[in-house]
Amino acid sequence: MQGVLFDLDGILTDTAKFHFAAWSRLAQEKLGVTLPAEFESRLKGVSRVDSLVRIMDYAQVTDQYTPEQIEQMANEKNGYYVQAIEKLTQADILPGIPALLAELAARKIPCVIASASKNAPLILKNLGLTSEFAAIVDPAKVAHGKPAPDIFSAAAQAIGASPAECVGVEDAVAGITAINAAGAVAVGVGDPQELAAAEIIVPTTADLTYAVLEQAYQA
Ligand code: B16
Ligand code: MG
Repeated sequence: MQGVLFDLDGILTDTAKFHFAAWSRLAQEKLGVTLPAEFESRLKGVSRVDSLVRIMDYAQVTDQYTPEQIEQMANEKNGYYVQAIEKLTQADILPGIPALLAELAARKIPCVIASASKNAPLILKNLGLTSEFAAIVDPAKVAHGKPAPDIFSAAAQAIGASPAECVGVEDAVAGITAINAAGAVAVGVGDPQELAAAEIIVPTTADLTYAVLEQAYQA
């Protein structure tokens, strides 16, 4: 294993609840709809604008807004979201992650962020994790979001490895599909049925260890 390609939201910290709260506020205020709870997981790994398109489909208002209005609403949601993530600290790092990063650093295995989030640099800074990563792929610079392979291919390239030499870690179905499509080895965190396409699935981030990643890589 020459590198580990990390998803951020749902792997390093739990931001899904903040995304959902921000989208719920926007949907209520601008579209007049209440989002059902299952939207929290349906938006995992999905880019900002694609998330808004799904919400507008749900509200059945897709044809009523110009691209400029859609961009304006996406910006507004991001404002609500940034207010929440500005309060993140080291205490918000998910269990098992500091130990895993230490194990990988001790073995000199580089780690890269392959997140759909344009807020990844701010989140990493607030968690105090920026220096643990060799690179953060800019999602604005890849042609297609997850489930397309682009962001994981770019992450492997950022450390001079081929995807086949890397393990990708993800909590979202779209992310597992993207890792497999890139030709890297997928480790899923979450529901075994939902993430069945991963090589190995563990229930929580506390179960992520170097041994698990290596086991997936050797499988
Ligand atoms: P932003 P990941 C994804 O991050 C989130 O899971 C998804 O809910 C969010 O819409 C997307 O980032 C874009 O985030 O609005 O901050 O650019 O799971 O790929 O780390
Ligand atoms: Mg995620």
